[in-house]
Amino acid sequence: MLSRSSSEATEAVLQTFYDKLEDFSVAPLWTVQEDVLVNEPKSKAVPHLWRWSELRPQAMRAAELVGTADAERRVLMMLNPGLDGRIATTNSLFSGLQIVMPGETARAHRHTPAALRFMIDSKGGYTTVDGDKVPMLPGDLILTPNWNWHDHGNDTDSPMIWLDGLDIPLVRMLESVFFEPYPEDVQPITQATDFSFLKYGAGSLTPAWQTSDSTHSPLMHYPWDKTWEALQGLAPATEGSPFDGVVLEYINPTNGGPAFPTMGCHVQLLRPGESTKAHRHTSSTIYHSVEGSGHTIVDGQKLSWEPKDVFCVPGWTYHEHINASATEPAVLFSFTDAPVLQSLSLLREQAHPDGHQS
Ligand code: 1HN
Repeated sequence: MLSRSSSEATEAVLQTFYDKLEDFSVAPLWTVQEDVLVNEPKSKAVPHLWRWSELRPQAMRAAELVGTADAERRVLMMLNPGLDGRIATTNSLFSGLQIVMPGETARAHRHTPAALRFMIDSKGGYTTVDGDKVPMLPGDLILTPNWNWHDHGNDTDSPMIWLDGLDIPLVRMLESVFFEPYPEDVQPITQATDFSFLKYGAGSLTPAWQTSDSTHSPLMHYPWDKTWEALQGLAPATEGSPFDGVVLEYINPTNGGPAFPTMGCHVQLLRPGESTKAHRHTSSTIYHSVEGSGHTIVDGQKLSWEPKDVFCVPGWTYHEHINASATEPAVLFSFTDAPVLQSLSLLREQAHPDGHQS
């Protein structure tokens, strides 16, 4: 009969042994076992809300003080207070507020981290993505996938401000960041304006003369009017998700997959007075309230959002959404690292056993 063994070594003897091990660049697993194999994840990131009313003036101040000749990108990074100084909004995702002033360009470059832009304020302007000039109006989602050239331009008389979303904490952790500036400030436009939208924007009608095998969506532009039309049309006709209300994914129109292999994007409508049930998942999420006011309870903490605020839900924290208005719908845009977890068989989801947090 075999059994688990015991030893009589004293603390002092053990400590001497552990110190000695350092000479060989090894360490005992058994003293840290419980930090490594936790029963369930506990994110270092904390639930947090960034207020538009506070951030917008800071973005305008940044625009006064710093030009786009001095800042490759004029971005205010939203850093999670729990991640002490890491360039991250959740463990794997980054979000920032970018401002481009009238007459400015942010020069062309490309990098392996993928980026999305959700337009907050603008009267126009554009991002060129690999030769395709994509218009940017409020509520539009624009993709700049891994290694696509992109530059931004504001040819209007009012500031452009948008939410940037990147997978940069993940790509840095994987030590796969590459960056390259384009040889000129602005890349040439090689396609008809908004070409990806002309080609793939109809969604259920895609070009039949060729196939797309890219791992990201070939559609770079999801205009707000189509998003709003879809939400408005569907909301009266369905209950939607118990956890998210009427929630739609911005898909790759060629295969129904997520926008990027590393990030998925969603928009959800919470009807007047609607409150969802609580759940948690291993994926983390960054939300932006497009319109309406309400609150989201994350890990027992109430985050009250107003239009254009940003907040984050770390992985494996229970969360539920409440639209506080009795008359107006609330709309949330969000992005998530769920595609990464899904592809690695690490995506888990759990409903709160009581339906709601106490
Ligand atoms: C970047 O290149 C952009 O291209 C925006 O607009 C935000 C945040 C971190 C690193 C690179 C852009 C970014 C970024």
